Amino acid sequence: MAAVAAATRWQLLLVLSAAGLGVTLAPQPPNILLLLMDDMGWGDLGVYGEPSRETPNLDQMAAEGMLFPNFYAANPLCSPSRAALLTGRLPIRTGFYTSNGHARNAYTPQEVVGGIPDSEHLLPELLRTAGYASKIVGKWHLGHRPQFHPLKHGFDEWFGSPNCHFGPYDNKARPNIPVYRDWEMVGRYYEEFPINLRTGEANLTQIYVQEALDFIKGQQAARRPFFLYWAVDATHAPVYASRPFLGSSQRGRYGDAVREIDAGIGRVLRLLQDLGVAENTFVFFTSDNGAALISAPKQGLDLTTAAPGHLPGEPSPGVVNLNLRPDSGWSFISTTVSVPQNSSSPTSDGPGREPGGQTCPEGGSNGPFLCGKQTTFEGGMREPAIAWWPGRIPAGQVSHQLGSIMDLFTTSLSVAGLEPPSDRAIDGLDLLPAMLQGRLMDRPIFYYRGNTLMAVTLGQYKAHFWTWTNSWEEFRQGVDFCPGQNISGVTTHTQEEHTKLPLIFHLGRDPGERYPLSVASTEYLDALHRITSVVQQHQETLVPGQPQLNVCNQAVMNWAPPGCEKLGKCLEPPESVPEKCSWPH
Ligand SMILES: [Ca+2]
Repeated sequence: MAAVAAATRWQLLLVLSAAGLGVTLAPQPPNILLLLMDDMGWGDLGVYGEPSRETPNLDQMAAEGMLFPNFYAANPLCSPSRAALLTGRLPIRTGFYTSNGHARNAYTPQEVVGGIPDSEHLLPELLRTAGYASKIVGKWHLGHRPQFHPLKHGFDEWFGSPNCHFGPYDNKARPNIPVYRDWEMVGRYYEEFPINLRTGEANLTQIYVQEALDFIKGQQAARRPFFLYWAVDATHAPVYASRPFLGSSQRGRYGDAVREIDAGIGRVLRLLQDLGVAENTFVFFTSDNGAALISAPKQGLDLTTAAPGHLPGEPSPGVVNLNLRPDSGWSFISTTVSVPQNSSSPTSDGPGREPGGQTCPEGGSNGPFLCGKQTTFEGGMREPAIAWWPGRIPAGQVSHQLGSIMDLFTTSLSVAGLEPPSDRAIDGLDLLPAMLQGRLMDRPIFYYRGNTLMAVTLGQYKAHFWTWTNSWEEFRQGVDFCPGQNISGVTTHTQEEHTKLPLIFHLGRDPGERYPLSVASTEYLDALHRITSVVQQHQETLVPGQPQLNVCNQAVMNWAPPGCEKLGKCLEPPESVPEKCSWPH
């Protein structure tokens, strides 16, 4: 395969250059460390202007590396975005979407039957051909059934879980989510791996940091190049932090989680420096989708989907409103929290349903951008992004390259001296020319919801072909993905089609997508002309994958994961009843 040929070429080059220096180094391609946050927003880091400036390590990483302010997730939701990162392909191509409804977000709660298809080539599978050892720490989210296990898709090690850390469940209607070490479960959330929903205390980030440190030390001792995919989830609801970090932030519990992650990343980068491998390690930090700006009837309700088949219940007094404070410019999400009157109504009948009654705000900042997670406005998909590779990527630089999480696939292969697979469409670009030579490459950013192309950005122009936040039905129940940001004709609660005459914004002058260009202007017509041609080309050649997120079945939940026998934690699955998943937004 092309990848192998490229590896050979890289190794040959190294041998030649080592020979030229008169040394006999075993060829070792650079290590790759991808730090993927969960629901962290563009505006959450000090270096991006977050006013409380509580991310000294990430700010330092940016000062020593390169900032990408125009960097995008591949989807406004976890699973599709993560599938895109690891395959370099839009979720529409890999099947990480649903066709059950028009323009619906879908992901992998534990009743989903599908997952990452075997036919996809994941980054660790390809890196293995160049001798890399790969580990995933944290959330996988590409399917939890046996055939989707990360160790069947190229990873050598895993510590983490297949799904979000929602719960606790009663292990009767729904099992608690398992935590795996490699092939087998070693416990479940809320059991062996406690998360205290009342206090927000959980030790998981500390465990994930230690897993990263141990893996790096182990690979360095074995002189093997490594790929570490560090996918921590403390900033995803229900947000958590360990005791020393709880209460340490000016931003509430979400800020505590950010501070703990920031401190952990500082430890990891320091270890690379202490081991003397920083200059041979490519590190990239970003997030899987925008911050969740949610007001909801019950805080902590799984608004990733509100769960297949479960719409949020009646509005309750426990409403949490996360409002953009208009007088503070972009920079700060203020929170107004109405204290729940009834905190004693735990529910366990849907993914992510958790006891109500928390009063701490949860959720990050999308800076100047419109709306958040679940939407195809900028707040849903524009992400913080930092590249760090001392001695290679120049320090203190800002690249205005339009980047995508899918580029991490292609760029990582390039770092390893590999070519991307040539037998399929790859959407990720190699960003090394942008990072090492300061080049800018023209490329579109596509924003999908399900299999519907909602919007496209090309250069400074973004065209919306469809607008939708969520349904009136959900909105009237208190679910709002754009709280405090009602923009007439833009943040619509009915699905509005603009395919003939898209809404076009200039993101440089109007990052908040508030002022559509006049359709009569030359600027509009020029932008439309260029965007139309890119979209036509994209759609003419697009081959959608078989949708993976259409079918749900209570029987496939994490009742009896591998290893449950040893722990005495196997549960009896219910009768198998495949159903069409219901994705409400
Ligand atoms: Ca996420």
